[in-house]
Amino acid sequence: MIINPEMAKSLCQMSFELNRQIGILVHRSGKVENVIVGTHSQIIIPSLGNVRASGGRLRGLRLIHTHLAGEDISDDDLMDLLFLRLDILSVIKVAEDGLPDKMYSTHLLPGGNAGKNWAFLAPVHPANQKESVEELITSIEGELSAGRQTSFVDRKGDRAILVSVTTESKIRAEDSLAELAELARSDNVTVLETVLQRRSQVNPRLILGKGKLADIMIRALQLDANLLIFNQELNPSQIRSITDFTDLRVIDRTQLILDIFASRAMSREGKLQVEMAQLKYMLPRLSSRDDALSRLTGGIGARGPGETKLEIDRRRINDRLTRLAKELQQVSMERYRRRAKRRKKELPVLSLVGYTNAGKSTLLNTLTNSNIIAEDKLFATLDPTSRRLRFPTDLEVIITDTVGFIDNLPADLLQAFMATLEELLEADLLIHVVDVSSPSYRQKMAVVERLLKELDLGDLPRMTLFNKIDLLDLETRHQVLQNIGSEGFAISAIDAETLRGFLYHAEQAIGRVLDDTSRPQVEP
Ligand SMILES: Nc1nc2c(ncn2[C@@H]2O[C@H](COP(=O)(O)OP(=O)(O)OP(=O)(O)O)[C@@H](O)[C@H]2O)c(=O)[nH]1
Ligand SMILES: [Mg+2]
Repeated sequence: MIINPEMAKSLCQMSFELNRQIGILVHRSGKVENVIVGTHSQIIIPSLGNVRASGGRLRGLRLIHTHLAGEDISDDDLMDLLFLRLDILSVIKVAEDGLPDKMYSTHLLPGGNAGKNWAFLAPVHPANQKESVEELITSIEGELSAGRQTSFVDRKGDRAILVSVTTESKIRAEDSLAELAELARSDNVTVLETVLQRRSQVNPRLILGKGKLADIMIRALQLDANLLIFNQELNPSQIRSITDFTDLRVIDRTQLILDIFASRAMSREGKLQVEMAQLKYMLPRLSSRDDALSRLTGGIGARGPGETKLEIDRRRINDRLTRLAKELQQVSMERYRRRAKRRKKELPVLSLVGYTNAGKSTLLNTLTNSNIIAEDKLFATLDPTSRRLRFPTDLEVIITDTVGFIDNLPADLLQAFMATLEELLEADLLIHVVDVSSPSYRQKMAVVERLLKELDLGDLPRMTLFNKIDLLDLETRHQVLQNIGSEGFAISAIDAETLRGFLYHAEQAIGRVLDDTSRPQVEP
């Protein structure tokens, strides 16, 4: 693709007369996609969201624009090259007589060494261009995908770079990032790389510095990522500023969790709750900005209410929220009636609570010989499940499994699930299941404790089960056993033999609760 010298000349002349920069975006086919008129010292490239990219990793577009004051290719130009994944960015300097001077071009340099991610071509006068740049572009694209298998067949899921910018301690930050990776994995997202930045202060606009963001974009290009997941909740304007820089989809931890919930919710109630939480999260993030100027290409969880619904305006979302709330109320009434019926039978209720992936569902399965879903995924269980459990002494109880807790549980989600968790209020005994094979099990316990308090469940009788001891080597097991002392029972939910001590004491505890006359009775 050679720039037509006549066109270069007219661009310069027009630019000279208007005293403004003029730019054109040209497809690989040679078709001019866009003409941009800037100011004397800059041009602003409009959203390319609707431009069909003709390239592979690169955009398939070349930007050629004029510089009036003899400036060289600027940092802003380089950012445009990178963030828009342009094939080539060229600057034609306009001479003092309004005619073209030399043309300066730059392109991305994939595996750039020493942190240099771009290279410059030798300046050339538009009338003297000899070589076409096609070959160059092909080789850049080749290099971008080199070393990586990008077979389109097995590319079902999203490919993400995880980013955490935090003021937390290193250990906490790493833990939290590891959990984000687990969440991503649970949502079938391939994690390509994680970026952790600890700072004394977080940049309120972009979260990250522009330079760091540029580094991440380069990595995204090299690794063929299509998604950036931030561990910190992004406010609406942060999402917007970041998506202004990139056409990657940008989501945060909350959206990821919402997305997982959306894919897991089975019951009508669960689905209603998740949709409600998603809409509430989305509402303040709807952009009222002119879409032509905004490069907001995503930024909202991929799954869920669906693209078309994302476009409906606030009022309709509010209407929908009102309707959802009504429907939910109806569903909870039904649940209340079911519960009351159960109450009439006077069966005591044991509720399993705990951090996600602690082994609650597995324990329920082992105790009741059931087959409910238990998986090595975060939030395997969303809908509360109840089973009957008969103790050896014939005492019969209801045992319920609940949604797992997590640190920084999105507020909207917690609220949405409040109704489900309210059921816990009816519990006679809470069984807190802890995964002791997780090095941060104490922190996770604290999170559960805090959430229980927030849910007003802090005062219910409680037992703690330290689960998955089978995963500990002898030495660690010894340490952990010492550490937990008489705080609870060490068990392995996959091994019924280890549950005896717990069962014996649970029965005793329930006996005490049943004897307690202050236990609320439901009217017949
Ligand atoms: N080795 C071992 N694995 C366990 C044990 N208990 C649970 N697991 C495994 O841990 C994973 C999570 O178990 P779940 O029962 O789904 O955990 P959960 O607490 O219900 O998780 P959520 O529903 O996501 O909140 C599964 O892969 C289980 O097989 C145990 O005692 N030992
Ligand atoms: Mg579960």
